[in-house]
Amino acid sequence: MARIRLYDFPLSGNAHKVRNLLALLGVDYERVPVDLAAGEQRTRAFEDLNPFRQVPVLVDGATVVRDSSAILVYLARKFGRGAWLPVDAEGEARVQEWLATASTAIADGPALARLIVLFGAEGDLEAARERARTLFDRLEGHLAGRVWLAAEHPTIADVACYSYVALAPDGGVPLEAWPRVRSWLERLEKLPGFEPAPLRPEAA
Ligand SMILES: N[C@@H](CCC(=O)N[C@@H](CS)C(=O)NCC(=O)O)C(=O)O
Repeated sequence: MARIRLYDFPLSGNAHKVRNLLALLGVDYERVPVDLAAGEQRTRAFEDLNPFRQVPVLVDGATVVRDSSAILVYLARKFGRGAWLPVDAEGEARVQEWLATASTAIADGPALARLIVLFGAEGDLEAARERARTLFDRLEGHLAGRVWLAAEHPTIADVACYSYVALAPDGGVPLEAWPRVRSWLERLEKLPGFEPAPLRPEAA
């Protein structure tokens, strides 16, 4: 069977979510670097894989999956033996709530602030930082009396939300004010196989 391929950019938090789950699941795969800085995501060959011109993209035989949350669902169902994505109606919905948060409030808050600071993306930095702080207040409240975001055990909800929360200091939002959020990040970091988030460009 052909090895799974992950189209990847080392500093992408969205790609990190997928690398992290692959590592936590112990799945062997090949990393295919896509040089976003050089515009490789806009080449015809890459557009054939993902018309939305973004990493990550996962290729498993004839199956091509784009979008980090969709890829996490695919990997959890295929390799997670039910552990990372519950199969009951409420259990799966609880996970989907946080996959949606990763694609909205986290993307528009801490992820955007990081994109502006590190990569010079366009956008309102102060508004992104404020959205990040509001999100962290809500996350802090949610984590009162909880160990993991969506279940009694770690799920892809935790993996999807981890990367850009952990990287928030890169965007100028230090996490000191949210101790439960920091403890939750530390719990994830202790899971066997956990892969650390990307380094800052100057450290890479
Ligand atoms: N919703 C997508 C967002 C993916 C995304 O924003 N990818 C960025 C890197 S983190 C990208 O490929 N940017 C290149 C570009 O937009 O030109 C996901 O979760 O995978």
